[in-house]
Amino acid sequence: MQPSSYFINLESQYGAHNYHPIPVVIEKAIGCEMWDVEGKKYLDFLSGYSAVNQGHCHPRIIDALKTQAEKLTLTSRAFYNNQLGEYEKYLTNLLGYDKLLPMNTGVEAVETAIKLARRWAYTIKGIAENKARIIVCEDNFHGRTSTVISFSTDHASHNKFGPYMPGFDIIPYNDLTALEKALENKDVAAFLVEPIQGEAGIIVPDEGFLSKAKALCANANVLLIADEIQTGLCRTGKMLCCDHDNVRPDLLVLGKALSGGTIPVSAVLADDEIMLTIKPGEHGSTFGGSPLASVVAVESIKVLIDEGMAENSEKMGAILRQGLNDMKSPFIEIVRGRGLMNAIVIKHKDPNAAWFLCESFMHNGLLAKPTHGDKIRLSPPLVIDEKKMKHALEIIEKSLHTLNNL
Ligand code: IF1
Repeated sequence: MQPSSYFINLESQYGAHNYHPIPVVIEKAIGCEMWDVEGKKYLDFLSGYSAVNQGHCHPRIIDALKTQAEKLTLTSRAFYNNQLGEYEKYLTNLLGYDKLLPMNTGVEAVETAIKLARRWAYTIKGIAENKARIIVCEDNFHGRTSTVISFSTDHASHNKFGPYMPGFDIIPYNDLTALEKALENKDVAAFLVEPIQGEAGIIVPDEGFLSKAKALCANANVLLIADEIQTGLCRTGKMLCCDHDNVRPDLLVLGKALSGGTIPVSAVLADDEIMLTIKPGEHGSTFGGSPLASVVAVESIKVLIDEGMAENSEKMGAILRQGLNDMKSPFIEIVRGRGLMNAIVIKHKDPNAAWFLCESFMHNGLLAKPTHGDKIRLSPPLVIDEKKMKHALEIIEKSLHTLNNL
């Protein structure tokens, strides 16, 4: 059997260098636990960036995947299949929209929402062609395509990938005054926003931000697009993060946990007035809406509901934040988050302290990854129980002590 170093070297030699992973090589995982190739066990505190909310290899999702895979995987949308319609009916009924448009990766669904908003602006709102603008927020993260990184304010995501797609206005996050001002432009079609900013370091907006933003948009006849790719599907303690504020976005964007971390499945939900502005042949995807994806998506959502994962997320998140605060560590500057979407901000004289801490977590049996130098996301699968959460808190506390030696 090959050691971790073998696999790390393989990737380094033959793979593009667009990531800098924690030096651990995972071989298998179940629920919220992972094992590396040497057989060492870890608690997963990343959840595949919130794609495995249901826990790794959830037996019901894997069963659905296997059963459908043996029968029919892909028809393309040139033909009908007997699973897509059932999936569309299930999810639109559950979430209260007229229609669903299926895609694969998260960023494809964001692109789809942008195209729908522009098409709606030209055909329904009456904005002159090619003039539509979309308001976005500073420190947003909506994916990696050339259009989406055009309006990223993150240097690493954006720099030297131009020329950039025009038509986006950037305002500060959580700033209703700036939103109100940006909405004065009659050419605005939509406001695209994360209900909690993920990549930015789990930035939770003020209470009422979303509902007031929605009201301002409605007043200006502008569509609210909620990117719930990371915040959705029980991650923050409700089915959708927007549910905390009783907000119904005009365009809802889902991804990641829509397949429980198995295959890329994303979707946009909207009502007919918006969705039917795109006609046959004007948008699509080879794999989007495949029978395999449809079956997996339905089972992934049913698992979230049947196993009360929203409630568990809320409960376990509270225990996590309480435990972190109780440590009173001089190295934790801030604990923040909602449900099981959380982050700590590290305060230390060494700028590499967060990376060092994550390596220490790894040695002690917990996996997490720093972002923007000083922030560490703590987002385990939603199946974690109190015993494992307490164990995680012990690992975190023990690891924090190693920062004394830096
Ligand atoms: C990477 C973060 C998480 C997203 C939101 C769209 C997408 C994402 C709100 C695009 C993707 C990822 C992608 C991953 C890192 C990651 C991430 F660190 F950037 F913030 F999850 F925490 N909207 N998020 O969070 O979805 O096309 O990737 O399926 O390595 O880029 P995708």
